[in-house]
Amino acid sequence: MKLIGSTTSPYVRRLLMWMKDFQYDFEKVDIFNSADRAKLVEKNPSLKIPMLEDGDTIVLDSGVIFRYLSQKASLPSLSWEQENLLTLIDSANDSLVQIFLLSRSDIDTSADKLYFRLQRERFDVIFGELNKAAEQGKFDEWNYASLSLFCLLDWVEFRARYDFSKLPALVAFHAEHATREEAKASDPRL
Ligand SMILES: N[C@@H](CCC(=O)N[C@@H](CS)C(=O)NCC(=O)O)C(=O)O
Repeated sequence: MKLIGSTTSPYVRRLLMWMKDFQYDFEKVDIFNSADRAKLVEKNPSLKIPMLEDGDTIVLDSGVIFRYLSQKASLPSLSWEQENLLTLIDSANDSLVQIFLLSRSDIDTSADKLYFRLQRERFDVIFGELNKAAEQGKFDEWNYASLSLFCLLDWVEFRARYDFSKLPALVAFHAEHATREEAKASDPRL
């Protein structure tokens, strides 16, 4: 089994952290490198990472890979509440990745324009909700939803994409899990 992705993607990192007890190889790709893109497009026309190769089976998208492997290993699925929290995490993460790519394209993402205003509103609302959920203990269990939250928080800090320092439950959650072995081993700064 082979997981394909980069070490800086928060979606890939979720799986690197979650799959610590699985036997697999990790193949690094750089989504900005044309040779790597040519290799990727043959099996993954979405040109997004992560992807998983399991024999002849190709699985695209971190959430689908999580469900595929959970089913294969007879692991429990997430509750509907955890699924909703994961949707909030994905929604913020997807918009943040798009804003990051726009910044890398020399577009001023701080501009007072509808698209950027909508995204900024989304970030404030979602991070506020995630902070509330953390306060209520909804991320106390270490599962795929909570490790996805950790990867989001650590990515926004690493890429300086969102300042969550005024959200104490998220600050505490991030600090608590940053010391985990799987968090240290998958640190995108290394
Ligand atoms: N829904 C996808 C999102 C994956 C995603 O956006 N990956 C980013 C890297 S962090 C990517 O490959 N972006 C390439 C692009 O947007 O062109 C998942 O959960 O796997």
